[in-house]
Amino acid sequence: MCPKTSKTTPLLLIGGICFVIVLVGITGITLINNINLSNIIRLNEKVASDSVSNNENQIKELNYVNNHPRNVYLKLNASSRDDENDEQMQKEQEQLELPKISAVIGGSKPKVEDNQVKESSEAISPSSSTFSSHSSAGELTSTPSGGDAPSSSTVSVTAPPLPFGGFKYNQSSGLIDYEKRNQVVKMMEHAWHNYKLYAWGKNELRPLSQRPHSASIFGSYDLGATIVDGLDTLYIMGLEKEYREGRDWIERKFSLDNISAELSVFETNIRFVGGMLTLYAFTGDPLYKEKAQHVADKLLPAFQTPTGIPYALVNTKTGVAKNYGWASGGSSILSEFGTLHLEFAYLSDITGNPLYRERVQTIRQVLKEIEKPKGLYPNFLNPKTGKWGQLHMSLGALGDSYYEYLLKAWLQSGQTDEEAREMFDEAMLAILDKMVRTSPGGLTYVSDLKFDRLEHKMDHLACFSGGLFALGAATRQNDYTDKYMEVGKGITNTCHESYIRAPTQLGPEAFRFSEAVEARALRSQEKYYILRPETFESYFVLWRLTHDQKYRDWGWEAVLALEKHCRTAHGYCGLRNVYQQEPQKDDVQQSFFLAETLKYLYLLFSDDSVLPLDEWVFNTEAHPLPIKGANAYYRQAPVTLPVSNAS
Ligand code: DMJ
Repeated sequence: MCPKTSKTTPLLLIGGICFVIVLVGITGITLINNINLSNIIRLNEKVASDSVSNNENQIKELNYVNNHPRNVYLKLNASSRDDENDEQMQKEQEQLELPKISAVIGGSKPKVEDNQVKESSEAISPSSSTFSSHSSAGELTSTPSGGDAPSSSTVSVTAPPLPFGGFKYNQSSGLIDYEKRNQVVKMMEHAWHNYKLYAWGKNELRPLSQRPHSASIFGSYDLGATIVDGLDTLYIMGLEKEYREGRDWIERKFSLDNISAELSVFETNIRFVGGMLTLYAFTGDPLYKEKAQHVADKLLPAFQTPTGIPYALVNTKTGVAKNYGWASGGSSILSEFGTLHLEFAYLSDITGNPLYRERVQTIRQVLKEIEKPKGLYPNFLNPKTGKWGQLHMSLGALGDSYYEYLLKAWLQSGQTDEEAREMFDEAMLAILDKMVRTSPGGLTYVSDLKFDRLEHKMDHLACFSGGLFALGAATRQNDYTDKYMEVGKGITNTCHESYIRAPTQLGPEAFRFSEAVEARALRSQEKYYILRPETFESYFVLWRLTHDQKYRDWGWEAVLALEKHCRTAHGYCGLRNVYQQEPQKDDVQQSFFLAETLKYLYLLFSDDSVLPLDEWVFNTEAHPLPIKGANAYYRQAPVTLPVSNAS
């Protein structure tokens, strides 16, 4: 307060000073208020802009959600509770060839591995779950009613709602890492746009040369391998314009007629048949079913062998088939002829033609009945004699996806193909016993075995097996469950180690274990990285099954490394030596980079409801196929007899 005085002048002076002080005070407060206000306004603007970008994300997500096949399915379930929507539902079902869902029933609690997952899984309400195909508590019946159109089949289910072998993991929608996922989408756009610019319709792109890669496994024929392989990834990412370009190309250009290409039965199956089947499951567009069948029919001559074990190569014009000259005395290769089952079985179901399933069932029988040395499958089998070639065993090159398809055939069948699961468990137990080892430094690895000698070497290709063991654990509770999960996590950790022990933070093609080195390539021909997906595949599966943040962190490290070392102005290349600071690039953008690598990375940062593992099973090229009885997009057709049996 102002001091009192008796004299006028000083009084006036003091009054003036007081006035000035008050004025300054008021101005100051106003100023401070204004500053605060502008801060608040700015803050509000930021909140608003954040929420706009969140909204944008949400809108993008919603569009995605609405377009996503599974969510169309959920939408259909929701509308089935609303009589007014029945007509609309009917129309949508007809358009999509969806089976009608006649029952979704609640049920038992999941068994889970750790507390984190346990809590979240217990929060799942039966209504958010899909239905099971387990026959323990009920039967799944899929009965074509009327038998005229595929859309007329009815699925009726009396089973618990937790289909994933009793395991159900968190399906919360709060687990999307938008920023990281958007980065992966941008990578896909970059890869696709440059392929489109410089190699459209050809198989792959050479990013440095800015021209097609004509020495790819599909040669210089215009088969559009990158289009067919990458299209479902575009679909999943919601890149609609690019998806339409690809679909249009397939409709107008894709054909194996009138070309005389010698194609790999395995590669053509996993990429072309697999890709088309996924697109058919996603969309119900008959174009893809026709094309899948067209390609598979071109492969059929390769199965004309005394055992039914197909040859590796087939000429699309002449039908002449043969094996690779280098493959152990004219043998077929386990990972090749053993990786047809998912696609051929599903093709039979959507076409109603049992022939394709019969072909792979024959392969299964040969492998089931043949004597297996120490319970293991050698990589080579002679298709004429039915005898094993060299006794080399591997969960990497030449063996890998055979084991994958045993587990996945069981999953695809809605866990009814018990034979496949038994063969899987028998094989994996032998592998655990004879080929899985722990390094002196405590790293779990799966070694190749040559005759009776362990090589203490693991291929990058074998890194998928971290996810495979974990998936085996998560889908059946038995004596091996814990071991499978432990080994699955251990192998995934080792593959991560092989990445972070390289200056590029990208893993080599093969790595070794000895007293001197661990998880490191020694030979120059093992040091390259060709944009392979297997390690990220295991990060994705382990993330889905455990929600351990480290898998996402590891995936993000990989994204940064890919951006730093593999990205070029015109697409992505592999590296010739991951141990160099500035490695030379190989000038090839592999089609599986779009089909697998980017898809698994995208899914790693997505919510679990995107292609849930209890509804979809990924073929070895990461093309998701629907699980029978658990997924309305299975689109089963009524069975038709092949012409030869019809009369
Ligand atoms: C892919 O074509 C498939 O994943 C196959 O099973 C193995 N090799 C490549 C990717 O590395």
